[in-house]
Amino acid sequence: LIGITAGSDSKRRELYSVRHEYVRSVERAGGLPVVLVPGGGRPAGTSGLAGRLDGLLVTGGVDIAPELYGMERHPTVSAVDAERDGFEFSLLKDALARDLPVLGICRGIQMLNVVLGGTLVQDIPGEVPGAVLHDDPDRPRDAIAHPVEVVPGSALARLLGAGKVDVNSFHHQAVGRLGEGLVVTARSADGIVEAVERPASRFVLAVQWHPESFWRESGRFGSLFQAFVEAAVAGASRRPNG
Ligand SMILES: [Mn+2]
Repeated sequence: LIGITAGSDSKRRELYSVRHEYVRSVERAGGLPVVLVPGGGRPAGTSGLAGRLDGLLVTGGVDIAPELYGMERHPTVSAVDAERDGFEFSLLKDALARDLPVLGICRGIQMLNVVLGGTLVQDIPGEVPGAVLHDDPDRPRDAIAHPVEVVPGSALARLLGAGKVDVNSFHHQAVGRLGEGLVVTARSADGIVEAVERPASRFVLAVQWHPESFWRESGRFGSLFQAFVEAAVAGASRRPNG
């Protein structure tokens, strides 16, 4: 049972939204997807929810409020979703405490870093001179934007191979100061962090690109979702009522 986080739709705030591609990718890997919405504040918190999941997929979306990582808001930071920020922060903390398998994507890698005490680059074009073009919203979702260099010996390298991997890219923010216990496992040529893992956990892996957009060609990034769901299944079978 894989929880997939959703937030308010950026254009129609009265609706929750999540890209189908996340759901398709989890299904393809053999997981049972369940979409998680923030709600208006749960009296019991998120711990009970985390305890009923076998894995947590933290998805892409709008910028995280910089107040969450102790910085002042850069002018390019788009409309934030405070409800989603609070929900994902709490749920991810609970998931890490329970050693639940976690896959973070785009905003998901950023939220993972923030939960572990890290910061974000709030606007790559403004803060990283000569940066690669990481965000061109007019490109198709599965268009290759730039390569990343995967660190040998990492879990990511075991899944995708070490060295150069071509990825898509839809982000103007990135991981800044690294959160506690995380290691960088891929960067683009301009030094931007494109993947992290948490070696102390059973499976905590996050990427800045969008592997879910390639769900039709499972050969490219299907192994990420497969390894994630396998870790979730392994954890579920260890539980008394699993
Ligand atoms: Mn990128």
